[in-house]
Amino acid sequence: MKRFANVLALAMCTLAAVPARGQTLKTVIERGSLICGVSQGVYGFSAADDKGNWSGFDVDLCRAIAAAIFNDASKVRFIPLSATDRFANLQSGEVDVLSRNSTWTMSRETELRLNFAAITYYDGQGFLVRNARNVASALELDDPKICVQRGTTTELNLGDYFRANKMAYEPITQSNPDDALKAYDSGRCNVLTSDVSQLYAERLKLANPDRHVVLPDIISKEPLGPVVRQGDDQWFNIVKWTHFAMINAEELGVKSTTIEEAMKSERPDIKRFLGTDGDYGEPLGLSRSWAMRIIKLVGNYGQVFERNVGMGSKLGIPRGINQLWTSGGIQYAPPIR
Ligand SMILES: N[C@@H](CCC(=O)N[C@@H](CS)C(=O)NCC(=O)O)C(=O)O
Repeated sequence: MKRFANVLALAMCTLAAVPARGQTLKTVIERGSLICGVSQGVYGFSAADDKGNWSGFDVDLCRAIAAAIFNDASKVRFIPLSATDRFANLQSGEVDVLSRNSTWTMSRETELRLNFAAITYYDGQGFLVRNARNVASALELDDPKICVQRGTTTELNLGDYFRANKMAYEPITQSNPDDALKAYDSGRCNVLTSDVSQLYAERLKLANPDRHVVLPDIISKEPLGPVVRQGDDQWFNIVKWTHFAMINAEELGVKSTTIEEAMKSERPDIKRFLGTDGDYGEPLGLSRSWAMRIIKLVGNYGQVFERNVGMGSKLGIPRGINQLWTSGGIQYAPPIR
Protein backbone atom coordinates (compact mmCIF):
# COMPACT_ATOMS: atom_id res chain seq x y z
CA MET A 1 0.00 0.00 0.00
CA LYS A 2 2.82 2.35 0.98
CA ARG A 3 4.65 1.49 -2.23
CA PHE A 4 1.50 2.27 -4.22
CA ALA A 5 1.24 5.64 -2.48
CA ASN A 6 4.86 6.40 -3.37
CA VAL A 7 4.33 5.47 -7.00
CA LEU A 8 1.19 7.57 -7.08
CA ALA A 9 3.01 10.53 -5.55
CA LEU A 10 5.78 10.17 -8.09
CA ALA A 11 3.30 9.97 -10.94
CA MET A 12 1.54 13.10 -9.67
CA CYS A 13 4.83 14.97 -9.41
CA THR A 14 5.70 13.96 -12.92
CA LEU A 15 2.32 15.11 -14.12
CA ALA A 16 2.71 18.43 -12.36
CA ALA A 17 6.17 19.02 -13.85
CA VAL A 18 5.22 18.28 -17.44
CA PRO A 19 3.01 20.77 -19.25
CA ALA A 20 -0.24 19.10 -20.29
CA ARG A 21 -0.89 18.40 -23.94
CA GLY A 22 -2.01 21.56 -25.61
CA GLN A 23 -0.88 23.92 -22.88
CA THR A 24 1.39 26.07 -25.04
CA LEU A 25 -1.11 26.33 -27.90
CA LYS A 26 -3.85 27.22 -25.40
CA THR A 27 -1.66 29.93 -23.83
CA VAL A 28 -0.77 31.36 -27.25
CA ILE A 29 -4.42 31.42 -28.37
CA GLU A 30 -5.60 33.05 -25.13
CA ARG A 31 -2.83 35.64 -25.33
CA GLY A 32 -3.69 36.33 -28.96
CA SER A 33 -0.08 36.21 -30.13
CA LEU A 34 2.99 34.02 -30.32
CA ILE A 35 6.14 34.99 -28.40
CA CYS A 36 9.18 34.12 -30.43
CA GLY A 37 12.79 34.32 -29.19
CA VAL A 38 15.17 35.63 -31.87
CA SER A 39 18.73 36.94 -32.13
CA GLN A 40 19.89 40.39 -31.17
CA GLY A 41 20.32 41.13 -34.85
CA VAL A 42 21.67 38.87 -37.57
CA TYR A 43 20.77 40.46 -40.90
CA GLY A 44 18.72 38.12 -43.13
CA PHE A 45 17.92 35.77 -40.24
CA SER A 46 16.41 37.97 -37.53
CA ALA A 47 16.86 41.71 -37.45
CA ALA A 48 14.62 44.67 -36.60
CA ASP A 49 14.45 47.85 -38.71
CA ASP A 50 14.41 51.32 -37.14
CA LYS A 51 10.64 51.07 -36.66
CA GLY A 52 11.04 47.82 -34.73
CA ASN A 53 9.71 45.56 -37.51
CA TRP A 54 11.42 42.19 -37.49
CA SER A 55 12.27 40.29 -40.63
CA GLY A 56 14.42 37.37 -41.73
CA PHE A 57 14.55 33.66 -42.27
CA ASP A 58 14.19 32.75 -38.56
CA VAL A 59 11.52 35.43 -38.13
CA ASP A 60 9.48 33.93 -40.99
CA LEU A 61 9.31 30.56 -39.25
CA CYS A 62 7.56 32.30 -36.34
CA ARG A 63 5.31 34.23 -38.73
CA ALA A 64 4.42 30.89 -40.34
CA ILE A 65 3.44 29.41 -36.95
CA ALA A 66 1.26 32.49 -36.31
CA ALA A 67 -0.30 32.12 -39.78
CA ALA A 68 -1.15 28.47 -39.05
CA ILE A 69 -2.74 29.35 -35.70
CA PHE A 70 -4.32 32.78 -36.23
CA ASN A 71 -4.54 33.17 -40.02
CA ASP A 72 -2.50 36.31 -39.35
CA ALA A 73 1.29 36.31 -39.74
CA SER A 74 1.63 39.55 -37.77
CA LYS A 75 0.46 38.05 -34.47
CA VAL A 76 3.98 37.51 -33.15
CA ARG A 77 5.97 39.36 -30.51
CA PHE A 78 9.72 39.04 -31.06
CA ILE A 79 12.09 39.01 -28.10
CA PRO A 80 15.81 39.38 -28.82
CA LEU A 81 17.85 36.93 -26.74
CA SER A 82 21.59 36.64 -26.20
CA ALA A 83 23.51 33.52 -27.15
CA THR A 84 24.27 32.86 -23.48
CA ASP A 85 20.75 33.23 -22.08
CA ARG A 86 18.56 31.96 -24.94
CA PHE A 87 17.94 28.44 -23.59
CA ALA A 88 17.20 29.63 -20.04
CA ASN A 89 14.72 32.14 -21.52
CA LEU A 90 12.97 29.29 -23.30
CA GLN A 91 13.01 26.99 -20.27
CA SER A 92 11.49 29.67 -18.04
CA GLY A 93 8.58 30.14 -20.44
CA GLU A 94 9.50 33.69 -21.46
CA VAL A 95 9.16 32.63 -25.11
CA ASP A 96 6.97 29.94 -26.72
CA VAL A 97 9.59 29.02 -29.27
CA LEU A 98 13.21 29.90 -29.91
CA SER A 99 13.98 30.61 -33.57
CA ARG A 100 17.45 31.99 -33.36
CA ASN A 101 20.36 30.50 -35.33
CA SER A 102 20.66 27.76 -32.72
CA THR A 103 22.54 24.55 -33.41
CA TRP A 104 20.90 21.22 -32.63
CA THR A 105 23.26 19.35 -30.31
CA MET A 106 22.73 16.34 -28.11
CA SER A 107 23.32 18.04 -24.75
CA ARG A 108 20.94 20.90 -25.56
CA GLU A 109 18.21 18.26 -25.70
CA THR A 110 19.30 15.81 -23.00
CA GLU A 111 20.74 18.21 -20.42
CA LEU A 112 18.67 21.31 -21.08
CA ARG A 113 15.49 19.24 -21.64
CA LEU A 114 14.62 20.95 -24.89
CA ASN A 115 13.56 19.63 -28.29
CA PHE A 116 14.78 20.85 -31.66
CA ALA A 117 11.70 20.62 -33.86
CA ALA A 118 13.41 20.68 -37.28
CA ILE A 119 16.54 21.62 -39.19
CA THR A 120 15.51 24.71 -41.08
CA TYR A 121 19.05 25.57 -42.22
CA TYR A 122 22.03 23.26 -42.59
CA ASP A 123 25.00 25.43 -41.69
CA GLY A 124 28.64 24.99 -40.71
CA GLN A 125 31.30 27.06 -38.97
CA GLY A 126 33.73 29.15 -40.99
CA PHE A 127 36.20 32.04 -40.84
CA LEU A 128 36.12 35.62 -42.08
CA VAL A 129 39.45 37.32 -42.87
CA ARG A 130 40.71 40.35 -44.75
CA ASN A 131 41.55 39.69 -48.44
CA ALA A 132 44.83 41.46 -47.80
CA ARG A 133 45.85 38.62 -45.53
CA ASN A 134 46.13 36.44 -48.61
CA VAL A 135 45.27 33.06 -47.17
CA ALA A 136 43.37 30.42 -49.11
CA SER A 137 42.57 28.12 -46.21
CA ALA A 138 42.13 28.22 -42.45
CA LEU A 139 45.09 25.87 -42.19
CA GLU A 140 47.31 28.73 -43.34
CA LEU A 141 46.28 30.93 -40.43
CA ASP A 142 49.48 31.35 -38.49
CA ASP A 143 48.92 31.99 -34.76
CA PRO A 144 45.77 34.08 -35.43
CA LYS A 145 43.80 36.15 -32.95
CA ILE A 146 40.26 34.91 -33.41
CA CYS A 147 37.11 36.72 -32.29
CA VAL A 148 34.39 34.37 -31.14
CA GLN A 149 31.13 34.67 -29.26
CA ARG A 150 30.76 33.22 -25.75
CA GLY A 151 28.18 30.52 -25.01
CA THR A 152 28.09 29.12 -28.54
CA THR A 153 29.01 25.88 -30.28
CA THR A 154 31.41 28.13 -32.22
CA GLU A 155 33.59 28.63 -29.15
CA LEU A 156 33.80 24.86 -28.57
CA ASN A 157 34.50 23.89 -32.20
CA LEU A 158 37.24 26.49 -32.47
CA GLY A 159 39.25 24.84 -29.70
CA ASP A 160 38.70 21.37 -31.20
CA TYR A 161 39.82 22.46 -34.66
CA PHE A 162 43.05 24.19 -33.66
CA ARG A 163 43.97 21.43 -31.20
CA ALA A 164 43.28 18.70 -33.78
CA ASN A 165 45.49 20.49 -36.31
CA LYS A 166 48.14 21.26 -33.67
CA MET A 167 48.00 24.96 -34.47
CA ALA A 168 48.42 27.86 -32.07
CA TYR A 169 45.73 30.54 -31.82
CA GLU A 170 44.45 33.14 -29.41
CA PRO A 171 40.69 33.26 -28.80
CA ILE A 172 39.27 36.73 -28.12
CA THR A 173 35.93 35.93 -26.57
CA GLN A 174 33.09 38.47 -26.73
CA SER A 175 29.67 38.39 -25.16
CA ASN A 176 27.76 39.81 -28.11
CA PRO A 177 28.16 39.86 -31.89
CA ASP A 178 28.56 43.65 -32.15
CA ASP A 179 31.58 43.59 -29.85
CA ALA A 180 33.04 40.66 -31.80
CA LEU A 181 32.66 42.56 -35.06
CA LYS A 182 34.08 45.79 -33.58
CA ALA A 183 37.09 43.88 -32.29
CA TYR A 184 37.64 42.40 -35.75
CA ASP A 185 37.15 45.74 -37.49
CA SER A 186 39.57 47.54 -35.19
CA GLY A 187 42.20 44.82 -35.63
CA ARG A 188 42.12 43.47 -32.06
CA CYS A 189 41.57 40.14 -33.76
CA ASN A 190 42.38 39.30 -37.35
CA VAL A 191 39.88 36.47 -37.84
CA LEU A 192 36.16 36.32 -37.04
CA THR A 193 34.59 32.91 -36.64
CA SER A 194 30.91 31.99 -36.59
CA ASP A 195 28.32 29.99 -38.52
CA VAL A 196 28.97 30.77 -42.20
CA SER A 197 25.44 32.20 -42.60
CA GLN A 198 26.22 34.75 -39.90
CA LEU A 199 29.60 35.60 -41.37
CA TYR A 200 27.80 36.67 -44.56
CA ALA A 201 25.51 38.83 -42.42
CA GLU A 202 28.32 40.34 -40.34
CA ARG A 203 30.42 41.09 -43.43
CA LEU A 204 27.69 43.42 -44.70
CA LYS A 205 28.08 45.59 -41.60
CA LEU A 206 31.74 46.36 -42.40
CA ALA A 207 32.63 49.57 -44.26
CA ASN A 208 33.97 47.69 -47.30
CA PRO A 209 32.46 44.18 -47.35
CA ASP A 210 34.40 43.34 -50.54
CA ARG A 211 37.67 43.59 -48.66
CA HIS A 212 36.75 40.59 -46.52
CA VAL A 213 36.31 36.99 -47.52
CA VAL A 214 34.71 33.89 -45.99
CA LEU A 215 37.32 31.12 -46.26
CA PRO A 216 36.18 27.88 -47.93
CA ASP A 217 36.85 25.71 -44.85
CA ILE A 218 33.76 24.44 -43.01
CA ILE A 219 34.95 23.04 -39.69
CA SER A 220 31.70 21.77 -38.14
CA LYS A 221 28.10 20.73 -38.64
CA GLU A 222 25.68 23.43 -37.47
CA PRO A 223 22.15 22.16 -38.03
CA LEU A 224 20.07 25.22 -37.13
CA GLY A 225 16.42 25.09 -36.21
CA PRO A 226 13.59 26.10 -33.87
CA VAL A 227 13.56 24.85 -30.27
CA VAL A 228 10.73 24.13 -27.81
CA ARG A 229 10.50 22.92 -24.21
CA GLN A 230 10.06 19.20 -23.68
CA GLY A 231 6.70 17.95 -22.42
CA ASP A 232 4.20 19.47 -24.84
CA ASP A 233 4.07 17.15 -27.83
CA GLN A 234 1.25 19.02 -29.49
CA TRP A 235 3.30 22.22 -29.56
CA PHE A 236 6.39 20.31 -30.70
CA ASN A 237 4.30 18.93 -33.60
CA ILE A 238 2.95 22.35 -34.56
CA VAL A 239 6.44 23.85 -34.85
CA LYS A 240 7.83 20.77 -36.62
CA TRP A 241 4.98 20.50 -39.13
CA THR A 242 5.08 24.22 -39.86
CA HIS A 243 8.58 23.70 -41.24
CA PHE A 244 7.57 20.45 -43.00
CA ALA A 245 4.61 22.22 -44.59
CA MET A 246 6.93 24.83 -46.09
CA ILE A 247 9.24 22.14 -47.49
CA ASN A 248 6.35 20.05 -48.83
CA ALA A 249 4.81 23.11 -50.47
CA GLU A 250 8.01 23.79 -52.39
CA GLU A 251 8.15 20.16 -53.46
CA LEU A 252 4.50 20.32 -54.61
CA GLY A 253 5.15 23.57 -56.47
CA VAL A 254 2.72 25.50 -54.26
CA LYS A 255 3.72 29.14 -53.62
CA SER A 256 2.09 32.18 -52.06
CA THR A 257 1.71 33.64 -55.56
CA THR A 258 -0.02 30.55 -57.01
CA ILE A 259 -2.15 29.52 -54.06
CA GLU A 260 -5.49 30.39 -55.72
CA GLU A 261 -4.74 28.07 -58.66
CA ALA A 262 -3.49 25.36 -56.30
CA MET A 263 -6.84 25.48 -54.46
CA LYS A 264 -8.46 24.23 -57.68
CA SER A 265 -5.94 21.42 -58.16
CA GLU A 266 -7.20 17.84 -58.49
CA ARG A 267 -3.88 16.36 -57.38
CA PRO A 268 -4.54 14.28 -54.22
CA ASP A 269 -1.31 15.36 -52.47
CA ILE A 270 -2.05 19.05 -53.11
CA LYS A 271 -5.66 18.59 -51.92
CA ARG A 272 -4.49 16.95 -48.68
CA PHE A 273 -1.93 19.70 -48.21
CA LEU A 274 -4.36 22.57 -48.70
CA GLY A 275 -7.24 20.92 -46.83
CA THR A 276 -9.52 20.80 -49.87
CA ASP A 277 -9.66 17.06 -49.15
CA GLY A 278 -9.42 15.66 -45.61
CA ASP A 279 -8.52 17.49 -42.43
CA TYR A 280 -4.95 17.19 -41.22
CA GLY A 281 -5.13 20.39 -39.18
CA GLU A 282 -7.71 19.42 -36.56
CA PRO A 283 -5.63 16.54 -35.08
CA LEU A 284 -2.78 19.06 -34.79
CA GLY A 285 -5.01 21.36 -32.71
CA LEU A 286 -5.53 23.74 -35.65
CA SER A 287 -7.96 23.66 -38.56
CA ARG A 288 -7.97 22.12 -42.04
CA SER A 289 -6.48 25.10 -43.86
CA TRP A 290 -3.47 25.38 -41.49
CA ALA A 291 -0.87 24.67 -44.22
CA MET A 292 -2.66 26.76 -46.85
CA ARG A 293 -2.48 29.75 -44.48
CA ILE A 294 1.27 29.29 -43.96
CA ILE A 295 1.97 29.34 -47.69
CA LYS A 296 -0.51 32.10 -48.51
CA LEU A 297 0.70 34.46 -45.79
CA VAL A 298 4.41 33.62 -45.56
CA GLY A 299 5.45 31.40 -48.49
CA ASN A 300 7.08 28.06 -49.14
CA TYR A 301 10.61 27.19 -48.01
CA GLY A 302 12.27 28.24 -51.27
CA GLN A 303 10.46 31.60 -51.28
CA VAL A 304 11.47 32.29 -47.68
CA PHE A 305 15.08 31.26 -48.32
CA GLU A 306 15.43 33.34 -51.49
CA ARG A 307 13.85 36.53 -50.19
CA ASN A 308 15.81 36.63 -46.94
CA VAL A 309 19.20 35.11 -47.60
CA GLY A 310 19.33 33.73 -51.18
CA MET A 311 21.26 34.83 -54.24
CA GLY A 312 18.77 37.61 -55.04
CA SER A 313 18.98 39.04 -51.50
CA LYS A 314 21.67 41.31 -50.05
CA LEU A 315 23.32 38.33 -48.39
CA GLY A 316 23.64 36.31 -51.61
CA ILE A 317 24.01 32.87 -50.00
CA PRO A 318 23.83 29.96 -52.46
CA ARG A 319 21.11 27.43 -51.56
CA GLY A 320 23.73 24.63 -51.41
CA ILE A 321 22.73 21.64 -49.28
CA ASN A 322 19.56 23.47 -48.29
CA GLN A 323 18.13 22.57 -51.70
CA LEU A 324 15.29 20.06 -51.62
CA TRP A 325 16.33 16.42 -51.82
CA THR A 326 14.75 16.36 -55.30
CA SER A 327 17.29 19.00 -56.43
CA GLY A 328 20.42 17.51 -54.93
CA GLY A 329 20.13 18.95 -51.41
CA ILE A 330 19.18 17.40 -48.09
CA GLN A 331 15.99 19.29 -47.19
CA TYR A 332 13.38 16.55 -46.95
CA ALA A 333 9.99 16.47 -45.21
CA PRO A 334 7.79 13.50 -44.31
CA PRO A 335 4.51 13.44 -46.24
CA ILE A 336 1.20 14.89 -45.12
CA ARG A 337 -1.19 11.96 -45.15
N1 LIG B 1 24.78 28.25 -33.98
C1 LIG B 1 25.67 28.50 -32.88
C2 LIG B 1 26.06 29.97 -32.79
C3 LIG B 1 24.91 30.85 -32.49
C4 LIG B 1 25.23 32.31 -32.11
O1 LIG B 1 24.59 32.85 -31.21
N2 LIG B 1 26.16 32.96 -32.79
C5 LIG B 1 26.45 34.33 -32.52
C6 LIG B 1 27.67 34.71 -33.33
S1 LIG B 1 27.56 36.05 -34.45
C7 LIG B 1 25.22 35.14 -32.85
O2 LIG B 1 24.44 34.78 -33.66
N3 LIG B 1 24.95 36.20 -32.26
C8 LIG B 1 23.79 36.94 -32.61
C9 LIG B 1 23.15 37.48 -31.42
O3 LIG B 1 23.64 37.23 -30.30
O4 LIG B 1 22.15 38.15 -31.58
C10 LIG B 1 25.02 28.06 -31.58
O5 LIG B 1 23.86 27.68 -31.59
O6 LIG B 1 25.70 28.08 -30.53
